[in-house]
Amino acid sequence: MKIERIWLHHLRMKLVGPFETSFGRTLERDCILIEAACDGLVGFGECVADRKPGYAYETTETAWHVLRDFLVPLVLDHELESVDDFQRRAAVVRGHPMAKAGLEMALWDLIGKATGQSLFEQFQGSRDRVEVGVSVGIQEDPHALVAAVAAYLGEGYRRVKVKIKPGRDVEDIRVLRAAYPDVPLQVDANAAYTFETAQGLKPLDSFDLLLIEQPLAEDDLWDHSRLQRAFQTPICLDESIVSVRHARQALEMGACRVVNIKPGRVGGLSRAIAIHDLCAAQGIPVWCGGMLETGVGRAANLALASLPGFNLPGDISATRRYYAEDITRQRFVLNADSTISVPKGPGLGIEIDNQALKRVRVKHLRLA
Ligand code: SMG
Ligand code: MG
Repeated sequence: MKIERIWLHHLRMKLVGPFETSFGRTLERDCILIEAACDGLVGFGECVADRKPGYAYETTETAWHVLRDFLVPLVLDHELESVDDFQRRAAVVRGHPMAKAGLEMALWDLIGKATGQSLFEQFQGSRDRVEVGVSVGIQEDPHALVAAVAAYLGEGYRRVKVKIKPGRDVEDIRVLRAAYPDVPLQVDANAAYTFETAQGLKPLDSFDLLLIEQPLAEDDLWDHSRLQRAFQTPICLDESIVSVRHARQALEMGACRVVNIKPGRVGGLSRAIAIHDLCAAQGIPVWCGGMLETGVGRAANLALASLPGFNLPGDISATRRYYAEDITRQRFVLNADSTISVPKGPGLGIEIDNQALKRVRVKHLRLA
Protein backbone atom coordinates (compact mmCIF):
# COMPACT_ATOMS: atom_id res chain seq x y z
CA MET A 1 0.00 0.00 0.00
CA LYS A 2 1.29 3.42 -0.95
CA ILE A 3 -0.19 6.39 0.92
CA GLU A 4 -0.55 9.23 -1.56
CA ARG A 5 -1.87 12.06 0.60
CA ILE A 6 -2.52 12.83 4.22
CA TRP A 7 -4.65 15.54 5.76
CA LEU A 8 -4.41 16.58 9.39
CA HIS A 9 -7.49 18.13 10.98
CA HIS A 10 -7.19 19.79 14.40
CA LEU A 11 -10.58 19.51 16.08
CA ARG A 12 -12.00 21.17 19.17
CA MET A 13 -15.23 19.68 20.46
CA LYS A 14 -17.51 21.02 23.19
CA LEU A 15 -18.32 18.57 25.96
CA VAL A 16 -21.94 18.32 27.13
CA GLY A 17 -20.70 19.21 30.62
CA PRO A 18 -17.43 19.81 32.47
CA PHE A 19 -15.16 16.84 33.13
CA GLU A 20 -12.90 17.22 36.17
CA THR A 21 -9.93 15.04 37.03
CA SER A 22 -7.07 15.40 39.52
CA PHE A 23 -5.18 17.46 36.90
CA GLY A 24 -7.93 19.88 35.97
CA ARG A 25 -11.33 20.65 34.61
CA THR A 26 -12.15 20.67 30.93
CA LEU A 27 -15.12 21.85 28.86
CA GLU A 28 -13.78 21.08 25.41
CA ARG A 29 -11.60 18.42 23.99
CA ASP A 30 -9.02 18.77 21.25
CA CYS A 31 -7.74 15.98 19.02
CA ILE A 32 -6.30 15.44 15.56
CA LEU A 33 -8.19 13.56 12.88
CA ILE A 34 -5.79 11.96 10.41
CA GLU A 35 -7.08 11.24 6.94
CA ALA A 36 -4.92 9.09 4.67
CA ALA A 37 -5.65 8.47 0.97
CA CYS A 38 -4.52 5.46 -1.06
CA ASP A 39 -5.90 3.92 -4.28
CA GLY A 40 -9.13 5.89 -4.19
CA LEU A 41 -9.81 4.98 -0.54
CA VAL A 42 -9.50 7.13 2.57
CA GLY A 43 -8.73 5.89 6.08
CA PHE A 44 -9.23 7.82 9.29
CA GLY A 45 -7.39 7.79 12.58
CA GLU A 46 -7.73 9.78 15.79
CA CYS A 47 -4.79 11.13 17.73
CA VAL A 48 -6.03 11.57 21.31
CA ALA A 49 -3.43 14.09 22.51
CA ASP A 50 -5.30 16.90 24.26
CA ARG A 51 -4.72 20.64 24.31
CA LYS A 52 -2.85 20.60 27.64
CA PRO A 53 -0.18 18.15 28.85
CA GLY A 54 -2.26 17.14 31.91
CA TYR A 55 -2.83 13.44 31.32
CA ALA A 56 0.38 12.92 29.32
CA TYR A 57 3.25 15.01 27.97
CA GLU A 58 1.89 15.02 24.43
CA THR A 59 -0.39 17.86 23.36
CA THR A 60 -2.36 18.48 20.19
CA GLU A 61 0.39 20.86 19.08
CA THR A 62 3.31 18.48 19.75
CA ALA A 63 1.46 15.68 17.98
CA TRP A 64 0.74 17.98 15.01
CA HIS A 65 4.45 18.82 14.81
CA VAL A 66 5.61 15.21 15.14
CA LEU A 67 3.06 13.98 12.60
CA ARG A 68 3.73 16.73 10.05
CA ASP A 69 7.51 16.81 10.32
CA PHE A 70 8.48 13.24 11.16
CA LEU A 71 5.82 10.52 10.99
CA VAL A 72 3.90 11.48 7.85
CA PRO A 73 7.12 11.84 5.77
CA LEU A 74 8.00 8.26 6.80
CA VAL A 75 4.88 6.89 5.14
CA LEU A 76 4.06 9.28 2.26
CA ASP A 77 4.99 7.77 -1.09
CA HIS A 78 6.66 4.73 0.44
CA GLU A 79 5.49 1.20 -0.19
CA LEU A 80 4.09 0.08 3.20
CA GLU A 81 3.69 -3.65 3.63
CA SER A 82 1.76 -3.73 6.88
CA VAL A 83 1.05 -2.03 10.16
CA ASP A 84 4.18 -3.70 11.56
CA ASP A 85 6.16 -2.18 8.70
CA PHE A 86 4.84 1.23 9.79
CA GLN A 87 5.85 0.56 13.40
CA ARG A 88 9.37 -0.41 12.31
CA ARG A 89 9.73 2.86 10.41
CA ALA A 90 8.14 4.88 13.22
CA ALA A 91 10.69 3.48 15.70
CA VAL A 92 13.13 6.21 14.62
CA VAL A 93 10.82 8.67 16.38
CA ARG A 94 11.31 8.33 20.11
CA GLY A 95 8.18 8.57 22.26
CA HIS A 96 5.08 10.42 21.01
CA PRO A 97 2.85 7.35 21.20
CA MET A 98 -0.39 9.26 20.61
CA ALA A 99 0.89 10.72 17.34
CA LYS A 100 1.97 7.24 16.20
CA ALA A 101 -1.28 5.62 17.28
CA GLY A 102 -3.40 8.13 15.34
CA LEU A 103 -1.55 7.43 12.11
CA GLU A 104 -1.55 3.68 12.72
CA MET A 105 -5.33 3.76 13.17
CA ALA A 106 -5.75 5.39 9.74
CA LEU A 107 -3.70 2.52 8.26
CA TRP A 108 -5.92 -0.11 9.92
CA ASP A 109 -8.98 1.68 8.52
CA LEU A 110 -7.44 1.76 5.02
CA ILE A 111 -6.39 -1.90 5.12
CA GLY A 112 -9.88 -2.84 6.25
CA LYS A 113 -11.51 -0.84 3.48
CA ALA A 114 -9.14 -2.36 0.89
CA THR A 115 -9.83 -5.94 2.05
CA GLY A 116 -13.49 -5.51 3.00
CA GLN A 117 -12.77 -6.49 6.59
CA SER A 118 -13.87 -4.68 9.72
CA LEU A 119 -11.31 -4.02 12.49
CA PHE A 120 -13.29 -6.56 14.50
CA GLU A 121 -12.45 -9.17 11.84
CA GLN A 122 -8.85 -8.00 11.41
CA PHE A 123 -8.33 -8.30 15.19
CA GLN A 124 -10.28 -11.58 15.39
CA GLY A 125 -12.59 -10.21 18.02
CA SER A 126 -14.60 -12.68 20.03
CA ARG A 127 -17.83 -10.78 20.81
CA ASP A 128 -20.00 -8.39 18.88
CA ARG A 129 -20.97 -6.19 21.83
CA VAL A 130 -18.69 -5.13 24.64
CA GLU A 131 -19.44 -4.34 28.25
CA VAL A 132 -18.91 -0.71 29.09
CA GLY A 133 -18.94 1.58 32.10
CA VAL A 134 -19.00 5.33 32.66
CA SER A 135 -16.24 7.56 34.00
CA VAL A 136 -17.55 10.24 36.35
CA GLY A 137 -15.55 13.41 37.00
CA ILE A 138 -15.00 15.07 40.38
CA GLN A 139 -18.24 16.83 41.44
CA GLU A 140 -19.00 19.78 43.74
CA ASP A 141 -19.38 17.53 46.78
CA PRO A 142 -20.15 13.88 47.61
CA HIS A 143 -23.91 14.44 47.31
CA ALA A 144 -23.53 15.87 43.83
CA LEU A 145 -21.46 12.77 43.04
CA VAL A 146 -24.29 10.49 44.19
CA ALA A 147 -26.72 12.47 42.00
CA ALA A 148 -24.41 12.26 38.97
CA VAL A 149 -23.97 8.52 39.44
CA ALA A 150 -27.74 8.08 39.86
CA ALA A 151 -28.28 9.74 36.49
CA TYR A 152 -25.76 7.47 34.74
CA LEU A 153 -27.22 4.35 36.37
CA GLY A 154 -30.58 5.56 35.11
CA GLU A 155 -29.16 5.67 31.59
CA GLY A 156 -28.19 2.01 31.96
CA TYR A 157 -24.50 2.03 32.88
CA ARG A 158 -23.74 -0.82 35.26
CA ARG A 159 -20.12 -0.08 36.12
CA VAL A 160 -19.03 3.27 37.50
CA LYS A 161 -15.57 4.80 37.69
CA VAL A 162 -15.06 7.87 39.84
CA LYS A 163 -12.20 10.33 39.55
CA ILE A 164 -10.46 11.08 42.84
CA LYS A 165 -7.78 13.50 44.04
CA PRO A 166 -6.21 14.32 47.43
CA GLY A 167 -8.95 15.70 49.65
CA ARG A 168 -11.70 14.25 47.43
CA ASP A 169 -11.24 10.54 47.86
CA VAL A 170 -12.23 8.34 50.81
CA GLU A 171 -15.18 10.48 51.95
CA ASP A 172 -16.63 10.74 48.43
CA ILE A 173 -16.43 7.01 47.97
CA ARG A 174 -17.81 6.29 51.45
CA VAL A 175 -20.93 8.35 50.68
CA LEU A 176 -21.29 6.84 47.20
CA ARG A 177 -20.82 3.29 48.46
CA ALA A 178 -23.47 3.83 51.16
CA ALA A 179 -25.92 5.01 48.47
CA TYR A 180 -25.07 2.11 46.10
CA PRO A 181 -23.80 -0.90 48.06
CA ASP A 182 -23.78 -3.24 45.04
CA VAL A 183 -22.73 -1.20 42.03
CA PRO A 184 -19.41 -2.31 40.50
CA LEU A 185 -17.22 0.67 41.39
CA GLN A 186 -13.63 1.74 40.71
CA VAL A 187 -11.61 4.92 41.22
CA ASP A 188 -8.98 6.75 39.16
CA ALA A 189 -6.44 9.17 40.69
CA ASN A 190 -4.54 10.08 37.50
CA ALA A 191 -1.20 9.98 39.31
CA ALA A 192 -2.16 12.51 42.01
CA TYR A 193 -0.58 10.80 45.05
CA THR A 194 2.88 9.97 46.37
CA PHE A 195 3.66 6.70 48.08
CA GLU A 196 3.29 8.54 51.40
CA THR A 197 0.03 10.41 50.70
CA ALA A 198 -1.49 7.29 49.14
CA GLN A 199 -1.44 5.64 52.59
CA GLY A 200 -4.50 7.79 53.26
CA LEU A 201 -6.38 5.76 50.66
CA LYS A 202 -6.19 2.61 52.81
CA PRO A 203 -9.87 2.88 53.90
CA LEU A 204 -10.81 2.30 50.23
CA ASP A 205 -9.93 -1.34 50.86
CA SER A 206 -13.18 -1.72 52.77
CA PHE A 207 -15.42 -0.46 49.92
CA ASP A 208 -15.18 -3.52 47.68
CA LEU A 209 -13.79 -1.62 44.70
CA LEU A 210 -12.93 -3.39 41.44
CA LEU A 211 -9.64 -1.49 41.33
CA ILE A 212 -7.72 1.67 42.15
CA GLU A 213 -6.36 3.20 38.95
CA GLN A 214 -3.00 4.96 38.72
CA PRO A 215 -2.58 6.34 42.23
CA LEU A 216 1.10 7.32 41.79
CA ALA A 217 3.28 9.04 39.21
CA GLU A 218 3.38 7.66 35.68
CA ASP A 219 7.11 6.91 35.83
CA ASP A 220 6.95 5.10 39.16
CA LEU A 221 6.47 1.36 38.74
CA TRP A 222 8.51 0.61 41.83
CA ASP A 223 6.42 2.52 44.38
CA HIS A 224 3.28 1.10 42.78
CA SER A 225 4.65 -2.37 43.57
CA ARG A 226 5.22 -1.34 47.19
CA LEU A 227 1.74 0.14 47.34
CA GLN A 228 0.10 -2.93 45.80
CA ARG A 229 1.69 -5.07 48.53
CA ALA A 230 0.06 -2.82 51.15
CA PHE A 231 -3.43 -2.79 49.56
CA GLN A 232 -5.98 -5.57 49.12
CA THR A 233 -7.77 -3.80 46.27
CA PRO A 234 -6.13 -4.46 42.90
CA ILE A 235 -4.10 -1.56 41.59
CA CYS A 236 -4.63 -0.91 37.88
CA LEU A 237 -2.03 0.97 35.89
CA ASP A 238 -2.97 3.41 33.13
CA GLU A 239 -0.40 6.20 32.56
CA SER A 240 2.53 3.96 33.64
CA ILE A 241 2.06 1.37 30.92
CA VAL A 242 3.47 2.92 27.76
CA SER A 243 4.77 -0.23 26.05
CA VAL A 244 4.67 -4.01 26.06
CA ARG A 245 7.94 -3.94 27.99
CA HIS A 246 6.48 -1.71 30.71
CA ALA A 247 3.51 -4.05 30.98
CA ARG A 248 5.79 -7.06 31.39
CA GLN A 249 7.96 -5.31 33.96
CA ALA A 250 4.95 -4.02 35.91
CA LEU A 251 3.58 -7.56 36.12
CA GLU A 252 6.96 -9.02 37.09
CA MET A 253 7.29 -6.41 39.83
CA GLY A 254 3.75 -6.84 41.05
CA ALA A 255 3.13 -3.13 40.43
CA CYS A 256 -0.49 -3.86 39.45
CA ARG A 257 -3.00 -6.69 39.15
CA VAL A 258 -5.05 -5.15 36.34
CA VAL A 259 -4.04 -3.22 33.22
CA ASN A 260 -5.91 -0.40 31.48
CA ILE A 261 -5.15 -0.54 27.74
CA LYS A 262 -5.42 2.58 25.57
CA PRO A 263 -4.11 2.50 22.00
CA GLY A 264 -3.01 6.15 22.15
CA ARG A 265 -0.93 5.69 25.28
CA VAL A 266 0.96 2.67 23.95
CA GLY A 267 1.67 3.81 20.38
CA GLY A 268 -1.12 2.12 18.45
CA LEU A 269 -3.74 -0.57 18.22
CA SER A 270 -1.08 -3.16 17.28
CA ARG A 271 0.76 -2.43 20.56
CA ALA A 272 -2.50 -2.51 22.48
CA ILE A 273 -3.20 -5.99 21.09
CA ALA A 274 0.32 -7.12 22.06
CA ILE A 275 -0.27 -5.96 25.66
CA HIS A 276 -3.63 -7.72 25.65
CA ASP A 277 -1.91 -10.94 24.50
CA LEU A 278 0.79 -10.67 27.17
CA CYS A 279 -1.76 -10.13 29.94
CA ALA A 280 -4.10 -12.84 28.65
CA ALA A 281 -1.22 -15.35 28.70
CA GLN A 282 -0.67 -14.52 32.38
CA GLY A 283 -4.32 -14.42 33.35
CA ILE A 284 -4.17 -10.68 34.11
CA PRO A 285 -7.50 -8.87 33.58
CA VAL A 286 -7.44 -5.93 31.17
CA TRP A 287 -9.98 -3.36 30.06
CA CYS A 288 -10.11 -0.68 27.41
CA GLY A 289 -9.53 2.86 28.67
CA GLY A 290 -10.97 5.98 27.09
CA MET A 291 -9.71 9.41 26.04
CA LEU A 292 -13.09 11.06 25.34
CA GLU A 293 -12.79 9.87 21.76
CA THR A 294 -14.91 11.02 18.84
CA GLY A 295 -16.79 8.31 16.95
CA VAL A 296 -13.52 7.49 15.15
CA GLY A 297 -11.49 6.46 18.20
CA ARG A 298 -14.61 5.06 19.88
CA ALA A 299 -15.10 2.65 16.95
CA ALA A 300 -11.47 1.52 17.23
CA ASN A 301 -11.77 1.00 20.99
CA LEU A 302 -14.88 -1.12 20.53
CA ALA A 303 -13.09 -3.37 18.05
CA LEU A 304 -10.13 -3.66 20.42
CA ALA A 305 -12.33 -4.43 23.43
CA SER A 306 -13.95 -7.29 21.50
CA LEU A 307 -10.79 -9.36 22.04
CA PRO A 308 -11.32 -12.19 24.51
CA GLY A 309 -8.93 -10.96 27.23
CA PHE A 310 -10.86 -7.72 27.79
CA ASN A 311 -12.77 -9.09 30.73
CA LEU A 312 -13.61 -5.91 32.64
CA PRO A 313 -15.99 -3.20 31.33
CA GLY A 314 -14.28 -0.50 29.25
CA ASP A 315 -14.39 3.30 29.58
CA ILE A 316 -16.24 3.37 26.27
CA SER A 317 -19.44 5.25 26.90
CA ALA A 318 -22.19 6.23 24.51
CA THR A 319 -21.52 9.22 22.25
CA ARG A 320 -23.97 11.40 24.20
CA ARG A 321 -21.97 11.00 27.44
CA TYR A 322 -19.57 13.63 26.03
CA TYR A 323 -20.94 15.05 22.79
CA ALA A 324 -24.21 16.48 21.55
CA GLU A 325 -22.82 16.32 18.01
CA ASP A 326 -20.10 14.02 16.70
CA ILE A 327 -18.01 14.00 13.53
CA THR A 328 -19.18 10.50 12.59
CA ARG A 329 -22.61 9.74 11.15
CA GLN A 330 -22.80 6.81 13.57
CA ARG A 331 -23.74 7.63 17.13
CA PHE A 332 -22.85 4.95 19.62
CA VAL A 333 -25.68 4.07 21.97
CA LEU A 334 -25.86 1.99 25.11
CA ASN A 335 -27.69 -1.34 24.78
CA ALA A 336 -30.02 -2.40 27.61
CA ASP A 337 -27.33 -4.71 29.04
CA SER A 338 -24.71 -1.92 29.47
CA THR A 339 -22.91 -2.94 26.28
CA ILE A 340 -22.15 -1.13 23.05
CA SER A 341 -22.21 -2.97 19.73
CA VAL A 342 -18.96 -3.30 17.78
CA PRO A 343 -19.13 -1.65 14.33
CA LYS A 344 -19.26 -4.15 11.48
CA GLY A 345 -18.55 -2.15 8.31
CA PRO A 346 -15.16 -2.30 6.53
CA GLY A 347 -12.28 -0.76 8.48
CA LEU A 348 -13.48 1.28 11.45
CA GLY A 349 -17.01 0.95 10.13
CA ILE A 350 -17.70 4.66 10.44
CA GLU A 351 -18.48 7.47 8.04
CA ILE A 352 -17.34 11.06 8.61
CA ASP A 353 -19.99 13.78 8.63
CA ASN A 354 -18.10 16.45 6.69
CA GLN A 355 -20.41 19.28 7.73
CA ALA A 356 -19.99 18.40 11.39
CA LEU A 357 -16.24 18.06 10.88
CA LYS A 358 -16.03 21.59 9.46
CA ARG A 359 -17.96 22.99 12.40
CA VAL A 360 -15.43 21.71 14.94
CA ARG A 361 -12.25 22.14 12.93
CA VAL A 362 -9.68 24.65 14.20
CA LYS A 363 -7.22 24.15 11.32
CA HIS A 364 -6.26 21.64 8.69
CA LEU A 365 -3.27 20.82 6.56
CA ARG A 366 -2.77 18.80 3.40
CA LEU A 367 0.51 16.92 3.07
CA ALA A 368 1.64 15.93 -0.46
O1 SMG B 1 -13.40 8.28 27.26
O2 SMG B 1 -14.82 8.01 28.88
C1 SMG B 1 -13.73 8.36 28.45
C2 SMG B 1 -12.72 8.93 29.43
C3 SMG B 1 -12.40 8.00 30.52
O3 SMG B 1 -11.62 8.76 32.60
C4 SMG B 1 -11.36 8.54 31.45
N1 SMG B 1 -10.13 8.77 30.93
O4 SMG B 1 -7.26 8.50 33.03
O5 SMG B 1 -8.59 7.02 32.33
C5 SMG B 1 -8.25 8.18 32.39
C6 SMG B 1 -9.02 9.29 31.70
C7 SMG B 1 -8.11 10.03 30.76
C8 SMG B 1 -8.70 11.22 30.13
S1 SMG B 1 -8.87 12.50 31.23
C9 SMG B 1 -9.12 13.95 30.31
MG1 MG C 1 -6.97 6.57 33.95
